[in-house]
Amino acid sequence: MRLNRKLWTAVAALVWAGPSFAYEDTGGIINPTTAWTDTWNDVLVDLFVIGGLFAAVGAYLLWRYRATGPGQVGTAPKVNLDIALAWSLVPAALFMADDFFLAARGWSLWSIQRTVPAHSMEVNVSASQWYFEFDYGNGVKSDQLVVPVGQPIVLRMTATDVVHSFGLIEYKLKEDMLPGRITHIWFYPDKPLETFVTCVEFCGDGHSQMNAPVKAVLKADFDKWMAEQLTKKKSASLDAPRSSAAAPAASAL
Ligand SMILES: [Cu+2]
Repeated sequence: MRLNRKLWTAVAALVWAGPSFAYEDTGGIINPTTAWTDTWNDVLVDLFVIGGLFAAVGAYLLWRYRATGPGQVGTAPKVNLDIALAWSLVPAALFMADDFFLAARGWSLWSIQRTVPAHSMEVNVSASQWYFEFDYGNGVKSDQLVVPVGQPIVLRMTATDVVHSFGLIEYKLKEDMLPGRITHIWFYPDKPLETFVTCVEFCGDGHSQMNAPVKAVLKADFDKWMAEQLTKKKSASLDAPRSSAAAPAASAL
């Protein structure tokens, strides 16, 4: 009866502490990049603090109970079953609690990365040997990814030839790009930033040069950039020779 009460108290404490395991939510958005960094920091704490603690205790016990003379035979302490079980299960439970916590954080992060917010801006990305192309769905295609700050962005991705992979390290993103299949990943640019995406799946001779600029800019700057792209596209199609509809495709970039 007494044990039951303690057990239920422990369960109630865990349920109470549960929400503190969740990731930070800013304005209805859990930023997958921040969530990734939080999880990575938890892993580092686990590796260095707990790993260090266990190593230190282990080293102390090795030194404290070392042999003090040749031929010395130790005497094992006599313990009853309850004590033996307690010494085995309690430290194991304490150690495993951290692993379960990290596993729960990992599953939660995966679920965040897979759940695209409803009002996301969509950009179609295609990978070819050896370049990326970003299609905004309004006729604008670009060789760089420009996105507005404060807006979740979902990338729908595919490849035209071989397997590539989209590695946007600054936002902790990586997703394969496969011929004949559409994959997706989303991210939340919360401040202006200039970085680049690189292919992270070996895809032939030009793999190491396969990259593209990625720019998160203020909304006003994005609108200006998009207006310029639309104007360029319009003048390119006006300049095009009437006999060939396919010719201006390359200059539209
Ligand atoms: Cu590639």
